[in-house]
Amino acid sequence: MSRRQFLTGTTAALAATTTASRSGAAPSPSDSERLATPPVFVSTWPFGKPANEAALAALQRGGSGLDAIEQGIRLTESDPNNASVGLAGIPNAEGIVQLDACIMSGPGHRAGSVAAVAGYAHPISIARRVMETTPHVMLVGDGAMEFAARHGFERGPKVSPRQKAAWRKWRTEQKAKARAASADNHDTIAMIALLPDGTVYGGCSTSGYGYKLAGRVGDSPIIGGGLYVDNEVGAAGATGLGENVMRYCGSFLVVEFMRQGLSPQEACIETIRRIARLDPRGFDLAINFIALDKKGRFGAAGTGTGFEYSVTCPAFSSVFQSPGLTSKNVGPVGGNQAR
Ligand code: SD4
Repeated sequence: MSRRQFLTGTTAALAATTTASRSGAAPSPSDSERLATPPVFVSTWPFGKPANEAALAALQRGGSGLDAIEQGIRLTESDPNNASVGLAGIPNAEGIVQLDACIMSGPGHRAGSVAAVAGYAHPISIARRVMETTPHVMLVGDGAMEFAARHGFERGPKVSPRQKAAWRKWRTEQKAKARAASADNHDTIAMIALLPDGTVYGGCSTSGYGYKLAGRVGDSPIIGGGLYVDNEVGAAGATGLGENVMRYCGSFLVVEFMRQGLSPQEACIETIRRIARLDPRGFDLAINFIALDKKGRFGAAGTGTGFEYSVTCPAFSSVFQSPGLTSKNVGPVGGNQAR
């Protein structure tokens, strides 16, 4: 998959740069006008494509928007060969898989979330149950696991043989810092959806970064961090190094930029530029966003070489390459101060 490099210095120019799609069936308007007729599902990474398709199928069987998000994400959680979700969750430094997930409904602005859950395969379903049966938004650790046990949730293997072997290797090597920077120790599914009736939904699920400190919670279950849904505007989700997303309320910021009139892709780019301006690391952040607005416009952006994301609607189901932002292709950090 080729990754485009961006050579211009303005957001508008970035937003107008065409990205690649794997499917000839997908539309190819300019990035700021990428459009799908709802129902449309947008999710992170290529493994989001079968998840999107499962979500669409759930909807077409008569399920609700929340059913679709839950079923789609459960597909990824059930795959022991994905990068770091559900059954493929990567252990923490103690060799234990602790999963994070959240779900949001545009109607009612409802949210549910769980973090640091060990021994359960489907944290997305537990998060939904928190939203639907408690007065709370977020349960963590022991409380979340007791809640899951009380509600009879299916238990999953504590750690897959593949991930256990990788953890043993890591522990032997004791190269935590090098691992934290590598590309193969994480991948989260964030999925956002727009239905034909104009309602918006989203969910997110991950083990988070591999070999994290026990108890570490990333951006993925944090409402406004790894996911945000606003039924007036649209939705956004994140993947990448959660610490660099949650300190900036990243997904919330993407949605707010869309509220101000930016297209989904422009909003993702603008969010990364904002973070890079404030962050001592500049664009060296390892963060990526997806976004979808109420018109069915979708987009994404990431730091560095960008990332791949999946879009599915009845007309097409494709993997797209996002723009990638570096200090070279967006101009000096601080160039957005006027905004
Ligand atoms: C985290 N954001 O826990 C997650 C990890 C991730 O792609 O998205 N990886 O920081």
